[in-house]
Amino acid sequence: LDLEYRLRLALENEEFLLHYQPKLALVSGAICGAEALIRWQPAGESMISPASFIPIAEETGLIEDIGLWVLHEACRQAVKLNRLYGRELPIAVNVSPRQFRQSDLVSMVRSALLNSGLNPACLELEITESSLVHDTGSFIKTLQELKNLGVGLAIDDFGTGYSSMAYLKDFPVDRLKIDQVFVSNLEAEPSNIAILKAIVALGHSLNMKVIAEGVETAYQKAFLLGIGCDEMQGYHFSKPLHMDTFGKLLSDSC
Ligand code: G
Ligand code: G
Ligand code: MN
Ligand code: NA
Repeated sequence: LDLEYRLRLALENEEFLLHYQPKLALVSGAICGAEALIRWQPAGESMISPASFIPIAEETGLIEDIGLWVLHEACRQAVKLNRLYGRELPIAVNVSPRQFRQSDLVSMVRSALLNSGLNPACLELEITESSLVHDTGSFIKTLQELKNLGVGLAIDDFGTGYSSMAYLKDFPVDRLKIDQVFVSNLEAEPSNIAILKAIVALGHSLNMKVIAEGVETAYQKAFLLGIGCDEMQGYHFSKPLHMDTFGKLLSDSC
């Protein structure tokens, strides 16, 4: 069977699930949120990484249906997590470029919030710089409409796109997520020090929080804390976790 067909069946047969990777506030050391990351678990087989199917889903357009499922599932599970642990923790969902360009994206997000009863402040959408292909005006308009729903917005993989620098001040976003390439080879490539400092200063000057991804070592964490980066995510603190394991981590850290 071809992958597109298998993905369609997987959606029907409910073979997808979400894992959650915690985000840590660097100064306090507290868990300050989590990113929902899709996984595919076909019956009787081992788990399949999104790296091997999200690109195909994006190409074929299936990402629209998969993304809608992710949005609803993340909102439902966020409500459960909030109830179980008595915390209002923002859960972040990735929005792919193709999803971002869907004309009914804003109404789909509104429906997911209404159906689940989730406080909009507990949902964050991670939008990659590559969603901005040509029309900056319509990109900002969509961001503003999403912002008006009360959800948080983050620019994902920041620093690897090319076009957004001149317009960044006009983006109604709360967070910059520094792409993991700048962090992962920090020890080997001290030239990344300048880039990381610049991104943190840029974000703060625009009243945005800055989070670093792909933090794997104590050295990287200490460096980021030292330059005033607000939050981190990465294997050094935790890999993406099953919802129950993430819940346990939350209750242990209360
Ligand atoms: O979770 P990581 O393990 O392997 O994810 C690999 C890639 O898949 C990353 O680029 C990540 O952003 C993307 N990804 C993971 N989950 C989702 C999702 O729910 N929607 C979209 N659009 N991308 C996702
Ligand atoms: O594209 P996006 O940034 O949403 O994707 C996040 C991806 O990074 C996921 O594949 C996730 O599993 C992966 N990831 C998260 N933490 C780390 C880390 O510390 N090191 C590496 N190499 N990958 C990570
Ligand atoms: Mn992301
Ligand atoms: Na990212």
